[in-house]
Amino acid sequence: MTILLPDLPYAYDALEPYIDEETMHLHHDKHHNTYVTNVNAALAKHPEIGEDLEKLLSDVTAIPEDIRQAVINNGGGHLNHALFWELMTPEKTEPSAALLADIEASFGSFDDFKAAFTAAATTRFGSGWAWLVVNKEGKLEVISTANQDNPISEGKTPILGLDVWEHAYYVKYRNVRPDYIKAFFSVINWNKVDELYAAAKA
Ligand code: MN3
Repeated sequence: MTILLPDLPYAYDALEPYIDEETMHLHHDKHHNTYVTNVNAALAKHPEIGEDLEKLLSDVTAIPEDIRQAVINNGGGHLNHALFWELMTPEKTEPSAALLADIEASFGSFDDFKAAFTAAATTRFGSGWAWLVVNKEGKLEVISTANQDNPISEGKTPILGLDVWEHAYYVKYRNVRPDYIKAFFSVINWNKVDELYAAAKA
């Protein structure tokens, strides 16, 4: 078994004009593919630890030291991107009533959540991700992580994530990360977020 690059769940141009086709090709075919290649190369050095990346990244201290950072970077890179593609859709979706009620209870209103998520994505210095997670207490929380670090390494379950590496937006949005973040809200797959939320709460 090796870890494989998943196909996009829609056409490369499906998220236009919010996320452009050229970016989707580069991001999926080149960047994501490189994480897959590199995590397979790292894991091949220690077949005894298996390939369950969620399990490995939930306790990084258990990963052999000589491949630990490679698995955090490239295993995280693979998991993050595999999730990211599924968190977007050209279809119009909305959060379920249950999720919306919990977002309002946690953040005040949907707009307050959006502002918190946007702030996390905007202020993440350098490369990283903004997330909506379910924390250990079962509560919703907005966080950001550096590089390809996945929230599961902090004991948090991601249910929405936005890649704010420059490679995710520079072709279309150049240096204007806030416009990319705004565009992302037009393509969020709330059905997938609902599904992840229900699983995280179960
Ligand atoms: Mn990326």
